[in-house]
Amino acid sequence: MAKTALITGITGQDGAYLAELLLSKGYDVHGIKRRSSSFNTGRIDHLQIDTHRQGNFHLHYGDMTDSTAVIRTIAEVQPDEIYNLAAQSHVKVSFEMPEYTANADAVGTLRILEAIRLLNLSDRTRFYQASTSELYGKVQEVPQREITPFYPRSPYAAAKLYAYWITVNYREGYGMFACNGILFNHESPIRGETFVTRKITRAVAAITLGLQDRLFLGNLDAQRDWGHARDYVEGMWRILQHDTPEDFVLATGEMHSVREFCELAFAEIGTTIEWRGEGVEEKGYAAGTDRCLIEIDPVYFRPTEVEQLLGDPTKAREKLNWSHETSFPQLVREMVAEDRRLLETERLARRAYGVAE
Ligand code: NDP
Ligand code: GDR
Repeated sequence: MAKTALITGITGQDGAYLAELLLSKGYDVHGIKRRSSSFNTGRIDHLQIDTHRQGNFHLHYGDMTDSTAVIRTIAEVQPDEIYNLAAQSHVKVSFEMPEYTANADAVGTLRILEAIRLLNLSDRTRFYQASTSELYGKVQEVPQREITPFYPRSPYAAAKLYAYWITVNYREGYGMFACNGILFNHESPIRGETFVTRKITRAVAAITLGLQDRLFLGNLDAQRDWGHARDYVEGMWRILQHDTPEDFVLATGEMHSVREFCELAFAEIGTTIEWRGEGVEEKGYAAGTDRCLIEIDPVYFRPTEVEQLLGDPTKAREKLNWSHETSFPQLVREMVAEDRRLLETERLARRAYGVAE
């Protein structure tokens, strides 16, 4: 019989890739989506259309801050696997909404674990928690692995720290198959537009089409271990198929700066970036010209920054046979190409409807 999965955060980047993966494996897929005054299912609409006839893709309204909705959905769905991907996932925003972030990201995780316990599903339902490299924050060891001590540096990371430990606690206390995937940054053409990678690739596409003249960024020196979301959802699934419930780091083992990401993205449109100036006055120019393309705006600085993250995915490779497939240059290329295609299509549509650009 087909397995049943419940995905919270199904309308997000990872939710969309994971739903696609599980449907391809024959799962009956259920997702929790939030009520919104505008459409918020853009990333999964194709799945709703594709699965219309088979009836194996279902959406339920709910919110991580609403216990009754969480319990009711789990009771109805009786899932074999729950992937808890829902979160206020923006680190900078978490400084402005710390209480909401804690409610959705920390207590929200507890709500699901308690629902599994109260509904007597502990022996049946496997639970995946979307933990994060942000837990390492001010890093205590390079590269970071499963046993590296945590040092969260934002309300988001502090909330995710609670979620991490409550997951471990329910595994040890109640024998649940509950696991943390400690995932390093992963991106894609459907990455949220306010995360730095997508912000850059959208700007590159807009600049090349003459729709934007420059890009404003924060800390150019931050370094991250960036992979492709498609590879990472495969890792999530493998974590729940493993014989024993364990926590795993998923990462590429390679680190690049925001500055390097910019250089590679602009290279995709044939532009070499030349950096001039120092500190917040530093700017990126099209090489050999006075055309400024990148400027720093301190509004994007964070009260406490995570300067560097680099993961060690050895455990996942050895125990799950998982490793990333998409290289860093491939990731940047795919994102720039897709943003160019999207903006070009949008521009053609605007022209067709007679809307001014
Ligand atoms: P997104 O921000 O793209 O998606 C977040 C999802 O959570 C969206 O579906 C969003 O709904 C939903 N959501 C937010 N708040 C609530 C709430 N209160 N109740 C119900 N749903 C809610 O994140 P990603 O897909 O990138 O990440 C998935 C998970 O993995 C997150 O938990 C994130 O913190 C974590 N993570 C992500 C990493 C990454 O690099 N992408 C790395 C490590 C961990 P809506 O569409 O309506 O906004
Ligand atoms: P991060 O991702 O905080 O690592 O969290 P983000 O892309 O927001 O920032 C990465 C680094 O880039 C620097 N930066 C900027 N960031 C944004 N968003 N906008 C800018 O203009 C900008 N300029 C420089 C940041 O300061 C930071 O150092 C992501 C999220 O997906 C989390 O949910 C997840 O847990 C972690 O990755 C792993």
